[in-house]
Amino acid sequence: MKKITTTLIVAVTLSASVAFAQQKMDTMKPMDMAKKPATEAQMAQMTHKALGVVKKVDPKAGVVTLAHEAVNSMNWPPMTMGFKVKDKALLAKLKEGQKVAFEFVQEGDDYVVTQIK
Ligand SMILES: [Cu+2]
Repeated sequence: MKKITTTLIVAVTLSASVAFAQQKMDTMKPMDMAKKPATEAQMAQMTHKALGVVKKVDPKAGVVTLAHEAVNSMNWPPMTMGFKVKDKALLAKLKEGQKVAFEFVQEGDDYVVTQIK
């Protein structure tokens, strides 16, 4: 997960530099500056929204495995991964195969679902 994120950030940063260089060479044509990727610190405080499908629920561990769609705010491609939950009660309503809309935050190396429905 970390490696993928880092690679994507590098890719985004590189394309941003290219866009900037092109803009300098072509000052007659106004061009939107590429947005800077969020820093790790900014990401840590963000609530991310995503859609996905429940793959597995583990109430004991307080973990739900979700096949989520791309999460632009995290630079994540679609993938299947485990999320912790802020409140284990969130897991009670979930069934395998269920389509969900959820919100999560990053806490250190963990991704914690704060809302799911
Ligand atoms: Cu993921």
